[in-house]
Amino acid sequence: GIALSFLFLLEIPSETHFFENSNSGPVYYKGWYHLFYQYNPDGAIWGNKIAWGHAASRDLLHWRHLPVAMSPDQWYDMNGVWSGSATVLPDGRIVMLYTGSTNASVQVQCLAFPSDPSDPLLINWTKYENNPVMYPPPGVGEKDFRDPTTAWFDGSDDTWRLVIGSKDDRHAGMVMTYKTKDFIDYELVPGLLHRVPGTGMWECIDLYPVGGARGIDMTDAVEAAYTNGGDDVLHVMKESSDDDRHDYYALGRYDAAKNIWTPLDTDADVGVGLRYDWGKFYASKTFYDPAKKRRVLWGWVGETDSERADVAKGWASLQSIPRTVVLDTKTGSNLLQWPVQEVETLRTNSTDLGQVTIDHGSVFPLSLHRATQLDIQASFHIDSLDLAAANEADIGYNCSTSGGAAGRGALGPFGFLVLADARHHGGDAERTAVYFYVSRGLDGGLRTHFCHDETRSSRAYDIVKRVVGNTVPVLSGEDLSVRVLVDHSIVESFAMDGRSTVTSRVYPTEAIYANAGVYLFNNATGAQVTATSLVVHEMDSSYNQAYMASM
Ligand code: DQQ
Repeated sequence: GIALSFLFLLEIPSETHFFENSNSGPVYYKGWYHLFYQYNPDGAIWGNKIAWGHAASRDLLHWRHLPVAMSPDQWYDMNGVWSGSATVLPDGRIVMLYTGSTNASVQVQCLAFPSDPSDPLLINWTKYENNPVMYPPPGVGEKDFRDPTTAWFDGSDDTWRLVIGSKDDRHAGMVMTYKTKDFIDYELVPGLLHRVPGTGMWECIDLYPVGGARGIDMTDAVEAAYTNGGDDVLHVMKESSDDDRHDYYALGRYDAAKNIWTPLDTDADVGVGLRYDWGKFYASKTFYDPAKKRRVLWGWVGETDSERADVAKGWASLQSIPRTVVLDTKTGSNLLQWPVQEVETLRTNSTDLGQVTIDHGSVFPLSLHRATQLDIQASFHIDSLDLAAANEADIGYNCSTSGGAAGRGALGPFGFLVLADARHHGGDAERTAVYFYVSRGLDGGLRTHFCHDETRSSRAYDIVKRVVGNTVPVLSGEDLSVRVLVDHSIVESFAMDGRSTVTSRVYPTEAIYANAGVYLFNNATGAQVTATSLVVHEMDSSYNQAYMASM
């Protein structure tokens, strides 16, 4: 078995392998969701023989591992079958584009098709005989040209368009657009779709429309824009920054006729503003799910332990839980990410803890049956008198440079300790803190931070442990809400309905199985915090169907 483990995972390491999502071609086809991913058959580390691993699912939860879809076996992909994207044509056929790293390590784009379109599992793939179909254009580095997006149809000249990320010789990240009628011959559209100085190589570009609370297909959005101006639609541009290995997005407007994407807010441009996730989350991609008319986002969650540990355990990397992504119409300035509704079918025992008041400086254990696989939903309220008391001491608060869950301020930190040692409570007991911290901004207004403190998550020492997070928008009258998904070695949190998300890999050595617990804590010096609602669901494993006899 391979360790493509979704949330509520069973890890079944029987082979050594490494996987990087770099999300190749997620697509829905004949009732199955498909994920292709960067897979090293030779070991649990990165390598130069990267192939496309493949898994399929009917519900985005229970996955069936399938044979490797494509291996590096041609001169044009001899150094790796890298990231790519699927496009579903109007007649239902799938066109797959991917980056090949050639025998000379030049990045080229290649074409492939399902060998048997009647096979819903899409097991066998045929590479186009005249690959590659795109070479780096003049002026673009031969190692800076990768990760073609899903194509969309543009009716103004009846071409399919797609974009590819790169960087220029001044270290600006940039996006180029190509058009094609047949997916064989491509023409570079003049100009750049977008460029941001200082951001380096842009990997795994994504470009997609968002409106209100529903998903939108890119072809439909482009068509609507030509007919009615498309003013109700914004386009998200996302890039994975090779420089710092974070996924950045921005909301903007896509002008297909001019081949220009413009951010709504130039201060929050792509690569310098918002991130999808403030923890460990990279090389993500979305796809439009025609079955549920939603846009689904997921990302590669790598390891934060050592390569040596990965080799010893025989696998590396997880796939995040799939998230629906919509525009936050309340703020108008960010996305909302939320676990796909299917996740709720894994809920078993649910405990409604109602209202709990947590005094400042206190910790409160939740009595649960098992605390290794949980879906926690909570809202917190701070008394307005306490809010008014927040003082200037906290100006400039920042999750990463703060004292984490142990640092104390007037209005925080407070929240949960998960995967926390249920038997020992000393200062060095294992726990991962998921918390809010309210501070004052330079303008005197309140600012809410949402953070994970990983520094006490494990007693093991070969692990990168940080405090991560950022500010999250809170509108007046809103309580502070959070949903936390816990699964053995991963914690994925969604604050304020998904305005901000944080993912942590954690490696508890003692807070495991029956020794894992959950606590509410309030480490503020002054404020009393009330959990106005608190429901904890224990969750089933999303076992791998390849191991079920019935399959
Ligand atoms: N890694 C891939 C690239 C992508 C990057 C190679 C993302 O295609 O740009 O496996 O981590």
